[in-house]
Amino acid sequence: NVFRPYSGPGNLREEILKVAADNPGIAAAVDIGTSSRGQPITAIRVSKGVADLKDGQRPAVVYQAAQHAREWITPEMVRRLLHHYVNGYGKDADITKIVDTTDVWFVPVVNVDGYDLTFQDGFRLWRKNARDNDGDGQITGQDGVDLNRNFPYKWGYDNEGSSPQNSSDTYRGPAPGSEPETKAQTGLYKRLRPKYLINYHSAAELLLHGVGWQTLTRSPDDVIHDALVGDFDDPAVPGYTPQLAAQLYVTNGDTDGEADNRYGALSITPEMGTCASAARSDPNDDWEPGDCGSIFEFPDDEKLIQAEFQKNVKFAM
Ligand code: 0X9
Ligand code: ZN
Repeated sequence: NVFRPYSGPGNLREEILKVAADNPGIAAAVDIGTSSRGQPITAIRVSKGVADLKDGQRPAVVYQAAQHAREWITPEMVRRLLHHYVNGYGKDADITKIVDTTDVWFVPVVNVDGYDLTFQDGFRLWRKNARDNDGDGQITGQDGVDLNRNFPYKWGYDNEGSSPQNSSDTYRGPAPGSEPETKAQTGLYKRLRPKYLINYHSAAELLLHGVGWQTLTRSPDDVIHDALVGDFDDPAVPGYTPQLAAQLYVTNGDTDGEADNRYGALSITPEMGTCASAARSDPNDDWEPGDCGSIFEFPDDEKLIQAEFQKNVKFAM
């Protein structure tokens, strides 16, 4: 399986640590927080001379994924992007320039507990974190907080677009920024004030931009967003539709609102491909849309994963 858990031998966290250990001149692993079940949330920072780099010394960029546990294509995107940067350094002029001048952060798995849970029987479609809401020592439908509804900015606004109910898949948590995984992210944004943030989700093939809590007022960075994401006929990621976030549906307490409005980051949420769209994209491949389970189950197929990555690389950089 190309898709692997976060913790455990040979899995994503160890891979991050190894990339850092193998490339000490440009890469360093940094734990940005601890999950509700006590796991380190490990990021990797890529920038020339990273060991001596001070926060704010270079403009920062953050690539993050898997706020939602089941969206497996997203950590794979960030993992491949990390290798793309590290392997291209000193070989590809664009990559070398970025790494020499920019503080590039990768957080492949934000929701480390929830993501690992989706590798257990019966939990493949878990979305939230693994907070034990009812304190019964077990993970059931009553548990978990939607990490893309827990941020302080407009948390719970109008009680529309997030839920106060434990059992809801969009449960916003007991208080603004209550979750340790949320604090890890806001801590990073506060520390870096990133210029650009990509918050990978799946699976609607969209480039979501702007605030999620309302449609009436444009976002502070709307003009730049429009230029970044392209338009319907010429989207910045082929096949993804640029769309104002709140036009998809209203949300609040989400990353884009927080990062844009509190920390001045241009924050974009790509919704990556579905299983069915990936299967359709290469008619010569063995995968048929009918082989797919839910839309989050991206095919475990190197060719299709690589194609999805290639579609997204240019926009990411
Ligand atoms: O609902 C979400 O958090 C995202 N979609 S997903 O299917 N991956 O759960 C979309 C978030 C969009 N952002 C805003 N509307 N602000
Ligand atoms: Zn999502």
